[in-house]
Amino acid sequence: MQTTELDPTLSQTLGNAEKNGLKLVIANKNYSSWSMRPWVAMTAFNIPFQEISVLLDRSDTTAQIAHYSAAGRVPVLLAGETVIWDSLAICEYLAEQFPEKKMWPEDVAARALARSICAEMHSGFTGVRSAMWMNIRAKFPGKGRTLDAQADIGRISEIWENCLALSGPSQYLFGEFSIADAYFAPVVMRFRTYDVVLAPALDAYVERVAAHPAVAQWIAGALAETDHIEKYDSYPD
Ligand SMILES: N[C@@H](CCC(=O)N[C@@H](CS)C(=O)NCC(=O)O)C(=O)O
Repeated sequence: MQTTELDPTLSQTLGNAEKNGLKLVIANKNYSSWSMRPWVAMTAFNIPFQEISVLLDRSDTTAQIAHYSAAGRVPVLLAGETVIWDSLAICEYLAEQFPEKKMWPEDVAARALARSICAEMHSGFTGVRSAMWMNIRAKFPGKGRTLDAQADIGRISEIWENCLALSGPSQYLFGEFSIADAYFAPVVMRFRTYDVVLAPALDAYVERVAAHPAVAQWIAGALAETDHIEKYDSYPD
């Protein structure tokens, strides 16, 4: 296990993190799309936490993750004695514990839509996930356009268009940044890595999410990492 130094802007919150006991176990920022979601959500909503990093694809990765969760996957949120695994369960737990943060949209219909698109992301889009893995440091323009990935890109574009049509062209998916944007942030990373051509309004959304301070901080962390997973660092012809 490696405990990562928190960014100075976050470290001021460490005292609070120790008090409320939240620890988020994540994997490599460059590659771990599932880790990115709750980390970005917690950072964006200024929820203090201590970050624990486990590196993927190492001989001891499975054993290290097993210290925290029998499910064998990260992210894992440790809240005192309570262990929450799986990115969506973590986001739901946080939204419930910090209602004042309004991590989901306030309007009931918008919240239902936000939950639906997060669930769709969580259980689907395997075309994009398998052919266009997340590698923030890499550039793979035009790669990974399998039929399934193209269908997923079309559906993701449709979701974003529908949400932005309701929230406004210069907004996040539900106006203010929400769990839904954190949930699609790894897709934003992939669209940048693989140079996916989008309508101008969706391109602008991609850049808006990438520039969000919490996302920018995750990207900076990914760029600063020195660990490499070779199989994800080049794209086979
Ligand atoms: N559905 C899970 C997926 C978690 C997942 O697949 N995590 C990967 C890292 S991105 C993992 O822990 N892999 C363990 C390994 O490669 O040994 C979630 O939403 O948290």
